Amino acid sequence: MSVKRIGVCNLCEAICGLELTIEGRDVVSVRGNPADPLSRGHVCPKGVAIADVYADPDRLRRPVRRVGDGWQEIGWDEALDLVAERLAAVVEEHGDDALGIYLGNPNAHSLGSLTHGTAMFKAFRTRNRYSATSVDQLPHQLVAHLMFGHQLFLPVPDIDRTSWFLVVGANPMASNGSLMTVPDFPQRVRELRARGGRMVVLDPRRTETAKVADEHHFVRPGTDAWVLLAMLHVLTAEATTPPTVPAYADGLATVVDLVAEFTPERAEAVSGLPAAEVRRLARELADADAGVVYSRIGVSAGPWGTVCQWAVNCLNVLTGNLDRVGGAMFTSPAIDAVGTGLIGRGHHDAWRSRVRGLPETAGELPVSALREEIETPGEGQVRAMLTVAGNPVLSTPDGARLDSALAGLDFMAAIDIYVNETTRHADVILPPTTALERDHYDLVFHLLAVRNTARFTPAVFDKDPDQRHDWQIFRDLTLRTTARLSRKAPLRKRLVQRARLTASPTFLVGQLLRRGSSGVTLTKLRARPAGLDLGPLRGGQLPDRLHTEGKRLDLAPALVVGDVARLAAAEVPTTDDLLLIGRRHKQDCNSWMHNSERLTRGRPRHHLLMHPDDLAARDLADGARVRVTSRVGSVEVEVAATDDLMPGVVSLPHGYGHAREGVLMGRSREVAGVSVNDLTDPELLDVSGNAALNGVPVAVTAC
Ligand SMILES: Nc1nc2c(c(=O)[nH]1)N[C@H]1C(S)=C(S)[C@@H](COP(=O)(O)OP(=O)(O)OC[C@H]3O[C@@H](n4cnc5c(=O)[nH]c(N)nc54)[C@H](O)[C@@H]3O)O[C@H]1N2
Ligand SMILES: Nc1nc2c(c(=O)[nH]1)N[C@H]1C(S)=C(S)[C@@H](COP(=O)(O)OP(=O)(O)OC[C@H]3O[C@@H](n4cnc5c(=O)[nH]c(N)nc54)[C@H](O)[C@@H]3O)O[C@H]1N2
Ligand code: SF4
Ligand SMILES: [Mo]
Repeated sequence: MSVKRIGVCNLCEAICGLELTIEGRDVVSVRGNPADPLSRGHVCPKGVAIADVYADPDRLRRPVRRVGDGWQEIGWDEALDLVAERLAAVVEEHGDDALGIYLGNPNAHSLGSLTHGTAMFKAFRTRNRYSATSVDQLPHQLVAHLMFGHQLFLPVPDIDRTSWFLVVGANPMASNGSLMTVPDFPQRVRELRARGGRMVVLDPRRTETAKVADEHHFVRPGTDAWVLLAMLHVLTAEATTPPTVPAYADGLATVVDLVAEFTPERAEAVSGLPAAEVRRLARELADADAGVVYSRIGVSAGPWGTVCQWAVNCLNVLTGNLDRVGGAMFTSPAIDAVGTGLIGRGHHDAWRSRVRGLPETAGELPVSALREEIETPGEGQVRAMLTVAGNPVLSTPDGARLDSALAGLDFMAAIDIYVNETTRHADVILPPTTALERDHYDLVFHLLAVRNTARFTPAVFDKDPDQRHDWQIFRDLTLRTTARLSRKAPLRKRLVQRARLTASPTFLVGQLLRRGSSGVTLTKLRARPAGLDLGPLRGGQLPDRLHTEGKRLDLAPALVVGDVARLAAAEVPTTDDLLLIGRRHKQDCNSWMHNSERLTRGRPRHHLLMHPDDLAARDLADGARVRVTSRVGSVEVEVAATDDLMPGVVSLPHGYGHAREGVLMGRSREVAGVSVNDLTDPELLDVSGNAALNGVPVAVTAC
């Protein structure tokens, strides 16, 4: 007998509501839930494949311990004790910093990780904390911290009401949006255009998003900063009436000074975008009924991510579009993880990495420094690692060297559901339950959504008795490890910690809802599992909701001023090399969905994309195997010709490169590919410490 159940997809930031048909322990079908007030019935190919993760025989369900070249299943108590014993021993012998922690992307998509993971990471007092943030959105967080006073108080494009939408370095038609929870982006763009609005895309590739836009312009990788600053130049130096900013904003005069020499002509010389277009785009934004500029990973994971994200905010402020309907707006979530302090405001450069002296942000060091912190001897050297839901061997720069560094650790444990390129180095892997087996309330993505909604989704399946939820793993590992440390927190602190770790995530959600003023309760949410609609985003929330001292918005933070000066002095990048950028495909999910048959059938997607003229100039044929070489490494891969790429630019998707020994992912089909991060360079960093993964100089030659 089949029954219908409501579920939720946690594979990307769109957080679509699902309707599952199940028979016993099998998922028979998955579709979008039309009653969901945010996702409105949308589902993408990955959402359907969530059933494949659940059913995958390669997925770990019980702890495993590495024995020789293989794995042996062991019991939970034995596994947890073993990990706690070894982690505590390393800390006792070598100090707190000898333990390295890496947190991957799915942590942001798990309730248990947000309620209980953070307590665990705090209990381990290491400065060697790393995460996918520094190969992703670190510039957004740093700029939000500097300007708005909180790292996750991030304005979201009001796509449903804007009339002019500039998208810089994002491909939401494939990614479904990021730092903008926007399920059913295709339909929302159709609606935007149907009401007479325009979407403009700046991207070195004519992407799926570019193809549904009103306009697309190529921009040379890594040069958006010159373009965005030139737009600010047009709004200030070339405006007949000087721009006004809200009374709560300081620093306009500094902004005007900073952009004075960034002319559209200079932007054209560097980026290839004609000066006349830069001027027109700036004026269209200023004249739009409601306009908004949005930038994402093509820019934040570039050499000037922080300056770009700051410029985006300034463009929205100077055109009166911050905090107003149709512009860049702030959500009013039922659980305000930002306002309640559940997520800290952040800080920057409170300490630096031991080897290269790179600054921390919000307690994390740039992951580009991880390899050297493991390999360089001395006090504070990382000797043991704990990775949680991550795959840095494929997702961070110079992954090949990190791969060998991990092999040399004294001990490594992983909390993960797969043996991947990273976790294959673990001595013990502790696998939690997956999305369909746990309760969910989204503590992160309601904060970033284009509409205010709230939704609680009970687990679709009960977990097997011998499985553990991630929060239970975090709880047990924290308690068992801290019990073995000679340093003890004061008794009161320990009791509070124990109480917090022992309460279930669902209980905590109920408490957090009661703390808010939305009137939403767990009972109400349980009665409406499709979700509650709390209405469109509301304008006019500033300065009240600013987290800065005196509720002032700083338009010219010192760190950015310094980096704009560095940009002004930078040589215009010229190179005979090709510039490598990344890309995402609808059917990929970072590095970890390549076991799904339905996502991997059809044409392979791992090719190097290259313009036909660039191929011809090197006597290379479409489809040939080529060698791509950067400063740090080299890979061999098939090339595909396309004039969707700007000449001089090549593209590889990340998350491929599974052909490493022992990895149980992507092995049964032709999806191994190569890892783009065997080419990206840990020395190429934005001022925030974020890796510049896009715009890496490479040479392409015949094999
Ligand atoms: N060159 C280049 N590199 C990039 C990017 C790029 O655009 N270009 N993008 C970057 C970005 S934006 C990101 S976010 C990172 C992602 O980088 P990572 O977060 O390091 O890697 P993922 O591929 O997301 O791997 C997630 C892991 O979590 C496991 N997992 C899945 N669900 C769960 C769960 O519920 N619990 C636990 N414990 N584990 C789970 C999976 O098995 C997988 O091993 O990659 C970055 N790397
Ligand atoms: N299907 C799918 N969806 C995903 C993911 C996935 O792996 N697969 N991952 C999720 C995650 S973790 C994230 S962070 C988001 C990311 O979401 P997006 O930021 O939308 O990610 P991408 O699709 O990589 O888009 C980045 C775009 O930047 C362009 N670009 C590269 N370099 C430059 C440059 O120098 N300047 C400009 N202007 N553009 C540049 C690339 O051509 C690309 O089109 O996607 C999420 N959604
Ligand atoms: S768009 Fe994202 S959240 Fe929605 S079904 Fe696809 S992967 Fe899941
Ligand atoms: Mo990401």
